[in-house]
Amino acid sequence: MSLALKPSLGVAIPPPFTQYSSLQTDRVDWESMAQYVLGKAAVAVIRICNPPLNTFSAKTLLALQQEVKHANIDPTVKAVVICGANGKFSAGADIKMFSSLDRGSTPSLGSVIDLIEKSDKPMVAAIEGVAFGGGLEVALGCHYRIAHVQARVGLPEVTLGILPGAGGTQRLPRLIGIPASLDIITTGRHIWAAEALKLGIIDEIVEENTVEAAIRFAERMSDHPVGLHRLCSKQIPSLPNMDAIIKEALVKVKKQARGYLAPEMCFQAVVASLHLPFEEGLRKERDLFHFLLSSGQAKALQYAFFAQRNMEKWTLPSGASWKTAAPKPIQRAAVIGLGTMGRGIVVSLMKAKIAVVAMEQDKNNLEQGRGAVMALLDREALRMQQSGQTLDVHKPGLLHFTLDFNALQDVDLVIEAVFEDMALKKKIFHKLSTVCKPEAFLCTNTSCLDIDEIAAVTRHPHQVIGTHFFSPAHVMKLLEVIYGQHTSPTAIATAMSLGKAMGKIGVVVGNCFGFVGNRLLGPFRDQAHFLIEEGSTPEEVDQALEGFGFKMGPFQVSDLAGLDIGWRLRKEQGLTGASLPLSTPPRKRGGRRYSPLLDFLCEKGRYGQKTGKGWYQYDKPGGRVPKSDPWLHGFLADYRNTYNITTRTITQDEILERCLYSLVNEGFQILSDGIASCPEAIDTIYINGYGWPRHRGGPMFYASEVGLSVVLAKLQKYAEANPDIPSLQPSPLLRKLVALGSPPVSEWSSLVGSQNSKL
Ligand code: 3H9
Repeated sequence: MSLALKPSLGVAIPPPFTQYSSLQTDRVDWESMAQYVLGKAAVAVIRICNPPLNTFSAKTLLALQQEVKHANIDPTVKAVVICGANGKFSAGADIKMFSSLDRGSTPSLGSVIDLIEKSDKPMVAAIEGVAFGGGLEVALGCHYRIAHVQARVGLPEVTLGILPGAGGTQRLPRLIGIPASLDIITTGRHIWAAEALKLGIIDEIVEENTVEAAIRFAERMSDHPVGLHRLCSKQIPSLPNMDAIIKEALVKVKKQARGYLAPEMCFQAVVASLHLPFEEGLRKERDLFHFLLSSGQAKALQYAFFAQRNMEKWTLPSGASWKTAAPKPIQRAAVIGLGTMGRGIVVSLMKAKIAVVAMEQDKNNLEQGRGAVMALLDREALRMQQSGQTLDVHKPGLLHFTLDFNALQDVDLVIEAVFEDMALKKKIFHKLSTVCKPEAFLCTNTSCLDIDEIAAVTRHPHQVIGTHFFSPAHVMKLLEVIYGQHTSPTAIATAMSLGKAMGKIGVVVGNCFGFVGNRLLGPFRDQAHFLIEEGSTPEEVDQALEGFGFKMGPFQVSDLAGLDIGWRLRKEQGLTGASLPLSTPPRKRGGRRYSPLLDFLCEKGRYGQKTGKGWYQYDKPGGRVPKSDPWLHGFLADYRNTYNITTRTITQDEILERCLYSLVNEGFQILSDGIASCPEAIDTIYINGYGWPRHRGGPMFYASEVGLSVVLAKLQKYAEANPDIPSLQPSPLLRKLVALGSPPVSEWSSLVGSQNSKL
């Protein structure tokens, strides 16, 4: 792009702007304020333009560098505003660029920021939409920052397995101090403009045209020296108890990291800013950045980032997708059942600014539900207020509680969230089908039941769809959107669009018992139980999986969720000890190995945390801190004696391999059955709903990194040793992929074959 100012090439920009070049993808556009429009000072506007989020690709960086140079040498320019096209400043470096090592003649983002900072002309960042990662680093290189009230800023690199590598770890502490920088950089959290102003990251918030406000600001500053506003030459604000603050922060980072490298490296880079001169700090940052970038964790996290984005682009084998199915607008929704799930769903809908009719079956449950929902909403409103957002909880007509089905006559969509009881769900859907308008979408929040069986009792089965939320529903991001045989593409598009409005990560999956998430959980949990039958303790299994990166091991999760839930369901189905024919072998069901351990604990009233005893003991019912329970160890020893199980020492490797590979194996089966459309869907579900450590990239990605032939060989070994556990028998798809030379994850979907596809 040349410096010569050209007449506008047809993109209309209203006064006071005069545009001198066309807006094109992947370039930085040059505009200049006409001197006569704003008075004495001339302000150049450099607009970063690389839709949709103005990320820094090689071309964008080069153009930004050129335009900053142009502005620096143009004598008519007195000050510069840097902004982003289409109301977004920038989402940072283009993540896809990290995998290409050949940077050619592209300048580094750090060197461009250096050029901005060193300029003698005031540089003002006009932040709209987002300024994340390298985007915020560019803004920190500017001498001033003006943001729109709805803008968000942050340094989320840590969530991609890296750290801010263009000076962010050295400039931010010089601006806002060490404690706040450690919090922001080690967590990667997004910060709304109001909080950013309070922290001192930005200088001014505006409610209307940010670029115009920045131009006026730049004009005012045009004859002010910029020296004091260069963060590179600022001192870090000192605190008397800095050592203690740093120590405490490190403990916190280590506790949360669980084997995840980036947070601790972010910590080290920020602390370096305290001890090292700016240039040396930058070198330290660069070294740590390159160390992380070459780690497997960065690869896994960047895979997870794009896997998650791919979930939005669902396509059915029929060809239906966003291109053919448009979502219907949802202005009014109903939630049936105000238990834990229903309450969270009401709050999620309210946060998406959708009016809600909340329904219960009797007055007592309704009042309890109302109290709990209002308390949750008040808490959310307060939390949002603290970050400068609003949630209007008490606006008339927004939330209505009822016992009457007739109140559902005009809703656009219903989410049923009652117990997992097929008969009850069918009764409700039959009633909904007669009460609701024909075009209303009927969603069931089930974690495992058959969508088609529920749809069959309605008049409009194409309007019926599964929406599996995760608990607590107003916090957890995952939403499995389950597609039955009659579900219309419009219903899928609407559920996905509603999920996005609620801030959820929707994943379209096929219909089978447990769908994707809970179906995968089955073999994993079975292995955990078999391992403690054979000689491990719950503590050993939990520790092995926590060491792998899970926040909680399966036995702690079981205690938290309540052992009795699954037990009651199995009891109803006649699968537990007391309800079985006497001839049934105790550790078999249908010829397969079965562990009755959990049933035995439930029969003794050990339901987990709620009763103060489960796989662990707690100081009281409802206690949260698990303690090893000698009674349980004695019980396990007696159990092994009773069933003549030879106790052996089980290694941590065996625990991990049996739990994780049996889960992965089920994943291959799910792909073959067409329940998940691609391995990325399984990985996105497991990371966002089941505590799989994100830095391991999801179970299917993990298997590909370990090596499919290794996974196959281990499964074969364990299957031979345990012929009565069919879930250890390697899936035919796994065998096929190994035979094909273990292609990368991105190629698996095309190799599955479409004959079984349910999507
Ligand atoms: C960095 O800056 C490193 C520097 O410190 C140092 C360098 C030396 N790159 O999420 P969406 C794509 S690291 C490439 O659906 P939303 C995304 O894949 C970067 N692509 O929108 C999608 O593509 P497609 C630090 C990116 O409104 C499309 O844009 N920055 C990037 O729901 C729309 O995205 C971050 O970590 C990127 N940086 O959410 C921010 N960002 O349409 C990462 C997005 O083909 N980005 N895309 O599927 C985000 O967190 C979200 O995109 C954001 C918008 C919240 C901004």
